[in-house]
Amino acid sequence: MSATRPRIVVLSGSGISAESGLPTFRDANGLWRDHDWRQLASPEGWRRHPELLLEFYNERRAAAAQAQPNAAHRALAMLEANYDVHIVTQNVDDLHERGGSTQVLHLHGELAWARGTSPRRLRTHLGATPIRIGDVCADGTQLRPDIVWFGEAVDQLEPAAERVAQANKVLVVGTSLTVYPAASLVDFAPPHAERVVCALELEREPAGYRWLRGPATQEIPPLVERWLRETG
Ligand code: BV8
Repeated sequence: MSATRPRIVVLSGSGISAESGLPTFRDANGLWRDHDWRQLASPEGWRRHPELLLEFYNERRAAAAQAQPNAAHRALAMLEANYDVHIVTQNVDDLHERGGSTQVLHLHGELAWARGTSPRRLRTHLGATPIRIGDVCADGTQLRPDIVWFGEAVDQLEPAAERVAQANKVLVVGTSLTVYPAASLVDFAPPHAERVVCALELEREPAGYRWLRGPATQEIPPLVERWLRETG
């Protein structure tokens, strides 16, 4: 009965999947270090060279399908024994779900899904299947990754903010908090909520958050154990 259990909201980014072998964006070996995100994650890039974009996401989809959830993903799923846990992720991989979390909201879309390019945006499940030019959805329009690119609206922002605003604990893990409006979610935490951030580096330290400055697979399991002990 989630109505009586305390709520934990986890705001995650690519750093939680780093130890599963998936690259982050801004770290030394991050994706944006040797790709221009304006070309590879934007409607302009899609217009100018769709095949390049499809290849970029096909490679990432295949890598994500090969990757395994790590100890941090699995620890977060354990919290569901005593808490109403909502994962709000910027990640497009499905490692939270495969790690056992059951309430996952993807702010920026999912690699395993594609959608049509008409206003109907018909979705189709891909799994690890690549998208090619000429692949169309049910309404006959070209398939594209079901991903929110730069300059595109984050439709899930409002439900995400509502979850954070009703949290008893907010855990931010593996995000540099540089991309908006996702980064603004940290400020929706209620003043009485326990707030923790786990990252190696931060562009900005969110106010009122305790910083666990270490790898997620080392920092998250002990935090989860403590939170589970709190509820007996
Ligand atoms: C929108 C797609 C409007 C999927 C992504 C100027 C100033 C401010 C904002 C803007 C601006 N100009 C434009 C904007 C808005 C823009 C934006 O924020 N730009 C940035 C670059 C400044 N935002 C947008 O365009 C958004 N849309 O605003 O729309 C609108 C409204 C109505 C109608 C139409 C339009 C859309 C943004 C979504 C972009 N899509 N991803 C994909 O390809 O993956 S962004 C991508 O980067 C991720 O999804 C994520 O959100 C983002 C940040 O990445 P992180 O996950 O934080 O990764 P990063 O590498 O940065 O950091 C890793 C962290 O992990 C570090 O802290 C590191 O220390 C830590 N770490 C590493 N290893 C570990 C670890 N931690 C623990 N353990 C470890 N082992």
